[in-house]
Amino acid sequence: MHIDKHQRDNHNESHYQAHKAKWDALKSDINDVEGVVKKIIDFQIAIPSWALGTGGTRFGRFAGGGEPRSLEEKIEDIGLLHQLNKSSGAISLHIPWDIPKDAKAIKILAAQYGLRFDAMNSNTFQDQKNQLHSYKFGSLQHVNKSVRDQAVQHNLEVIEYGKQLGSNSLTIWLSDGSSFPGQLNFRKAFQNTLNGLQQIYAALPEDWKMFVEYKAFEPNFYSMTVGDWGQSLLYAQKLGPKAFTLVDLGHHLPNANIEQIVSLLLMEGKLGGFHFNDSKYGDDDLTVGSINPYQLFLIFNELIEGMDTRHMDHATDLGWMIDASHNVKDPLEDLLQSVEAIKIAYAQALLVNTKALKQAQEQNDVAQAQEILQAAYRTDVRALIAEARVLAGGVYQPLTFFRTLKVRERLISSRGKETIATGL
Ligand code: RM4
Ligand code: MN
Ligand code: MN
Repeated sequence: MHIDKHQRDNHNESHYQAHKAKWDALKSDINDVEGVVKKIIDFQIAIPSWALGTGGTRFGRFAGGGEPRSLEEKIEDIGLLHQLNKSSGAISLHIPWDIPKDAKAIKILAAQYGLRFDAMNSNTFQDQKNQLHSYKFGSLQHVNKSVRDQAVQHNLEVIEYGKQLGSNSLTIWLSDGSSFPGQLNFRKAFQNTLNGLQQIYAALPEDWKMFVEYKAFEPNFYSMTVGDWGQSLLYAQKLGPKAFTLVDLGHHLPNANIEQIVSLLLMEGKLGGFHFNDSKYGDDDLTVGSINPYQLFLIFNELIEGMDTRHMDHATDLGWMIDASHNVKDPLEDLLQSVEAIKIAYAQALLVNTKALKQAQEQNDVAQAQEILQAAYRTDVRALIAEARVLAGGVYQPLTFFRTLKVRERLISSRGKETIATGL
């Protein structure tokens, strides 16, 4: 869906005065305003192709209607988000949920919306129709070599699709593990998995990265073969310089200190990418920033500190992606909210007075350290995000405008009420 330029301009004109008052008040407090605005504009977050339909739980699924029926329609949906917020300029594909049958045409369509292809994702956690061997007892860890070979082969195919689309990374999340004590020899499972990953790693093009994503539990409930950042880091270290750990915010045990994990992975040069979402319990895949925005800010604070120390480019040196599944919200509204929350946390972290924080740390001034962090966190940066968004060609209020345009109603009338998008 392409947004009518006049409608966009009307929207922006009607919000201009109110915005200007807030922006004028905020900008005098920001050091190097232009530099900060530029960083906000440059920061793009990839949208997963599996988050555009309504997600379900194992108890049911309540579709909202107008879901994309094809990869082309998914690209159109992300293209719409990107026109609104100018921050969703990439798409991440899951294979075989979204196979680009005509890669050339898909690339052209994406380019029309200003979208590039982010990390490719393989799927060896579900059995597909006509698949020779089952992944019921794992994929790369499997005791049977034929199953392991099939899983390796699938990843090689995913790399091929990615090459055609101009992607340059592969994310591997394995559901491998065990649900009962005694089911698995942990060491053998690790070694089989490492061996498979090594074969996949060997097939990576020169300029590609491999992201090894960990998860504490689910679907296996006793052990996961890539269960935490320590295990992921072990694989990444053994694999070589193109392999990195990927942190999905929902993949930890409750109360894990994710900001510390991020800091140490960055220190080792082994943090590769991020899957944003929010959760109260486990892999809840809720809207980013909906439950624990302070944690998100603290994570960004470590990201920026760690990246700056290593002279990394915030926008391009790590893979930024949303990984969520929406049970009750309109998926597009949810994604708009998630992108906004990420940008807010990023902007707040950019405002941290790092010099003063370092000083407070050197002096063991604990109270002052908290003051400094919370001064940034409590800054209302929404006008900064809006300013950057409109400068980049987007709109002041993406969600409001999305509703004014009656996007969902229009999608339902063109695609139908009963459509079901591929994905979770
Ligand atoms: C997993 C994990 C992966 C995602 C799948 C769909 O829990 O987060 O990143 O590809 O879900
Ligand atoms: Mn994930
Ligand atoms: Mn997940």
